[in-house]
This record gives sequence, structure tokens and C-alpha cells, in this order.
Amino acid sequence: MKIKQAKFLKSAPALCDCVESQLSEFALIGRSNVGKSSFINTISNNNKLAKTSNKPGKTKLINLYEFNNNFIIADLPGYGFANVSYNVQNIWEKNLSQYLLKRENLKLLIQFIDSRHTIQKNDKIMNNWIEYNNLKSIIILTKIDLISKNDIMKKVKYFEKEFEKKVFLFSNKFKKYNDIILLELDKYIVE
Ligand SMILES: Nc1nc2c(ncn2[C@@H]2O[C@H](COP(=O)(O)OP(=O)(O)O)[C@@H](O)[C@H]2O)c(=O)[nH]1
Ligand SMILES: [Mg+2]
Repeated sequence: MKIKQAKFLKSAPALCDCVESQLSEFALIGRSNVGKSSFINTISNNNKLAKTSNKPGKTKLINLYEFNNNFIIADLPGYGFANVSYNVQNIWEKNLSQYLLKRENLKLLIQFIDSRHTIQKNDKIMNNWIEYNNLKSIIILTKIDLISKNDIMKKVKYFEKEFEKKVFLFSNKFKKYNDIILLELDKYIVE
């Protein structure tokens, strides 16, 4: 699959604010700063499409983007930010779990994991929650350019063992990882 067109659709605080759509939807989840917004920009070849930031926890909205007039990617607020109050965190979790469980056109969750670290507690909690709710998901290891070539295979093995499934690789610095991910997403698009 080639990305020929990409556009911003809407920012939504909660499920009820998302535009209704028949298009297949993918949701990006992962800790703040893991590279979710960068993924959108990299596959669309447009660094201005999604806001990226090195300050964690900026986005609290579900940002929807449409590709090729054919599918939607929802860039979700990152989990695990440190400096928000417990109350804000609760509202955020409620809004987000409602979206993940009830969004009708949602076909697949894409969980982003920073390849530089070992498995983080909130990544594991999120992954368990996904499995518990029987949601389809794939895992993408990000920032592959920041680990040595030698470590890439070690990390793949480590995370595949931890999550008991295949993991995909990604870097916003190299285009070579795009195709295999887009090929995988293509399998979940319902025309
Ligand atoms: N070296 C490197 N930096 C990245 C990569 N992806 C994202 N970043 C940087 O990490 C920071 C957070 O990225 P962002 O896409 O905003 O993360 P998000 O919070 O998950 O949406 C930004 O400064 C990005 O430039 C990557 O693959 N390699
Ligand atoms: Mg972001």
C-alpha cells in the first residue's frame, strides 16, 4: 500500500466527539513521547501533519487523520505522563477505554513501544488490558535508529518473548520500515 493522500480530520475529547465513519480505523497507543505522531508524519511524508513534541503528555485529544480516502488513523493521548492529577488521569482513561471498546469501525490497535528500554509497567498493563478485552493489536518498536544494529535482533527477541507475539520495527529516520507495516495494516482494511 502506498500513501497517496493524508489529511487531518478532527480532534475529539471523547468517543462521542469522533466523526462517524464507515472507513476502517487504526488506533495508535503508547506512552507519551514514544513516537506515535511521528509515525503519522513519516508514513504520510508530511512532517507538519501531526504535532510532535519532546515534552511528554501534551495531547489529551483523540486526533483523527484520513489516508487515501480509505482508512483513518486515530492518534491517541499517550499514557504514563507524570505531571497530571489523579482525577485528570481517570477522566482520560475513561474516555479512552470507551473509545477503544466502542468505536465501531476500529479494526486494530497499534501499540508503540520504545525499543531502547526494557518492558515498562504501563506498557505491560496496557497490553494485558488489550488481550483481556480481546482487541486485535500489533506491536511496533520505535526509535530503531537509536539502538545499535547488533541490539535490534536482541530487542526483537526480547519483546517477542515478553508479549508472546511478532513485533514490527519503526524509525522516523528511515523509510525502509514503512512498507512492511503498511502491508500489515492493509490486511485489516475492510472496503
Ligand atoms: N531518533 C528518533 N526520534 C524519534 C523517533 N520517533 C519520534 N522521535 C522523537 O521523539 C519525540 C516524541 O515523538 P512524538 O511523535 O511526538 O511522540 P508521541 O508523544 O508518541 O506522539 C520527538 O522529539 C520526535 O522527534 C524515531 O524513530 N527516532
Ligand atoms: Mg503525539
